[in-house]
Amino acid sequence: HESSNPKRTAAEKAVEYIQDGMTVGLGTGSTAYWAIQQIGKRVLSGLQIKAVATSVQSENLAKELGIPLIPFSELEEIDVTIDGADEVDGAWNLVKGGGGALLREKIIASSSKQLIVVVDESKVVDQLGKFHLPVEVVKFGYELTRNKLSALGCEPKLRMMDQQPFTTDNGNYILDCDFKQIKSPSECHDAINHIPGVVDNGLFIKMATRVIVGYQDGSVEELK
Ligand code: DER
Repeated sequence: HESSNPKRTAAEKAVEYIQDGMTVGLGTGSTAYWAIQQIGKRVLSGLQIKAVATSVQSENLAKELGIPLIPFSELEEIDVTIDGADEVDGAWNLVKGGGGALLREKIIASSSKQLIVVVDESKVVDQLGKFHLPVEVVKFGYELTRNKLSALGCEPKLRMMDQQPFTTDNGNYILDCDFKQIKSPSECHDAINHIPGVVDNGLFIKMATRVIVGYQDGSVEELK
């Protein structure tokens, strides 16, 4: 039988919540990819929605699939955003940014009435922090910003790609910060965002309204 794809299973379950007339936020990453694919299928069979994308990558995919995108100037409000996560804890706090899209994702998530997080079971953790926390910083003086971050008790590392510093869609750098474990996510979030030069970080505190988990055995569950 077709080998199960837990990310796809979770993503397609989330898309069931999308109804005609909605404005939809399109997440970024390999799980959100399947949600966008499924939305594209439903648009082809008549679903009436408008969408905004959380990355150039997702915007291009939406265009390929014929999902109608609107500019922010025409945006009333976003009814539902479907996005992935690198970690989800018991309070539904998230670590995101593995794909480098955290700033646009958080901007769109924070203006969404619903944020549906779609993950495979490997992302559900008791304590956040095993995944190195992505922090988006401006390029100017990033070494100074890095030093302030490490003073919070982590090991920040400049994200590289093809032997160059990775640059986000917004022209910034990402520092992946190894906190070992993040005991109080909300306090950690605020401390990081108070550092001059930090644009935002991958902690999404109390933003998820639904969490849908796909399992290796093909089953899918919405957490309660
Ligand atoms: O970069 C991001 O924020 C992604 O949503 C990430 O958190 C999850 O990516 P994945 O679905 O490819 O694991």
